[in-house]
Amino acid sequence: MKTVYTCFCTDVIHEGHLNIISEAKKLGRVIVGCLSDRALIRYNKFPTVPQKERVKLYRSLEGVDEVVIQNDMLYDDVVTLVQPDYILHGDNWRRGPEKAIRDHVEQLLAAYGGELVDVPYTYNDKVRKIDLQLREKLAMPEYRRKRLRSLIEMCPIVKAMEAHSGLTGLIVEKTVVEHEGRLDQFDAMWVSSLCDSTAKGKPDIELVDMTSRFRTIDDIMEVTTKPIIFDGDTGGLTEHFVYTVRSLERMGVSAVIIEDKKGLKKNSLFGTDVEQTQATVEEFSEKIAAGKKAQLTDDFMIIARIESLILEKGMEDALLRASAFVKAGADGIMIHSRKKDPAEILEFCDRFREGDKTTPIVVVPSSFNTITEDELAEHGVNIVIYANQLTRSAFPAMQKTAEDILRFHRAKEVDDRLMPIKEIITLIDEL
Ligand code: SPV
Ligand code: MG
Repeated sequence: MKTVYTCFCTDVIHEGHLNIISEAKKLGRVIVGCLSDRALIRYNKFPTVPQKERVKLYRSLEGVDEVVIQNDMLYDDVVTLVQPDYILHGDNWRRGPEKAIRDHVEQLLAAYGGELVDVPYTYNDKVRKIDLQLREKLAMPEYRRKRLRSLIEMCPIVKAMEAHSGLTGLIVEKTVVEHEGRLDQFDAMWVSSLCDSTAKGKPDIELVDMTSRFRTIDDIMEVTTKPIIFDGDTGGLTEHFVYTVRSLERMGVSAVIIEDKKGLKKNSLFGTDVEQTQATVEEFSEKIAAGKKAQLTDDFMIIARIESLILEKGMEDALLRASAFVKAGADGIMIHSRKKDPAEILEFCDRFREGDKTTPIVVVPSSFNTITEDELAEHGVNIVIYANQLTRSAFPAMQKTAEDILRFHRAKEVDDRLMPIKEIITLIDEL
């Protein structure tokens, strides 16, 4: 009897999957692989059903003889284990980033004479509706909110990218790249005060009020499913911060990061070039504790951001604050620096981790941008935030387009470097 293998990464079985199973059954004994949660989140949307339950679901299907876990998006281990005569997959993976995975499967099979079978991909109104329903579930506040904590558990390092509008949210949501045969995508979104303010043509000094910032979150939430980390600036007055916490929680935001400054806040990248005042340990601890007291769910996170390195108050001050803020209830620590060299950030992480193995560490490598995600993870960092790169790439491109149209008195000269309208339209989902 021949062995047939197919890998599923779905939460819901629809006619497309049943078709694959029935095609597989014609060829032999059917083994279904359940792509592990850790592998799946690099490849596809976050699962709405945990791995254990997906295994149960696949086992219950008529025609399935065995279910195994596939721990990697590449098929090497599973092919060694199963040695299938055939591997079946929907033919949608002949295109796009997934093609690299298919090419690799072809190579693995060729090595011992196995065969790859592309089954015509099923996509109709019913399947589309199931897709939309799953997406809707992922976007619901109670599901979205807790996903950041799950990601911290699952990922060596959670990758968050800045979003300040529906469109930038969609870019963070949908960008999947293939690199060296593997697929990757961002895990979460950062609603930056700098980029949110800049998009509104305003300075980053807590001038854009919370109602407006919430409106930005709502615009992003309407079209995305990934978890959101909100840049809460200083958090404002403690008496106001408690309301902010409740609103963010209700909306389904996963975390707020507040920085230990008071008075007129300026952007940290100005450092000591402008006047900025750090709150005392007691003042800021009180704000954190009040926020934690106001919080109603166990999912939401209040992350304390330490500005000691930015304001040149020294490493000891930063470390002292970190442990005080964790004691006050902070669910994570963000340490910031505007040095090009990551040395002080790494020293902080190493020394913080000596006494605290679990509290998540967040970093924003805008200035120290040579450091890689792997290196940060090795030093105990749990979340990396790319805080402003989308805004900084779009702004000069738009400015140049405006200048060139003025220069040439027509749009032809700029058109070659613009995205075709058709492509823009495909980014936007229609119901
Ligand atoms: C932001 O993105 O608004 C931040 C990070 O707070 S930084 O601009 O580096 O201060
Ligand atoms: Mg900010």
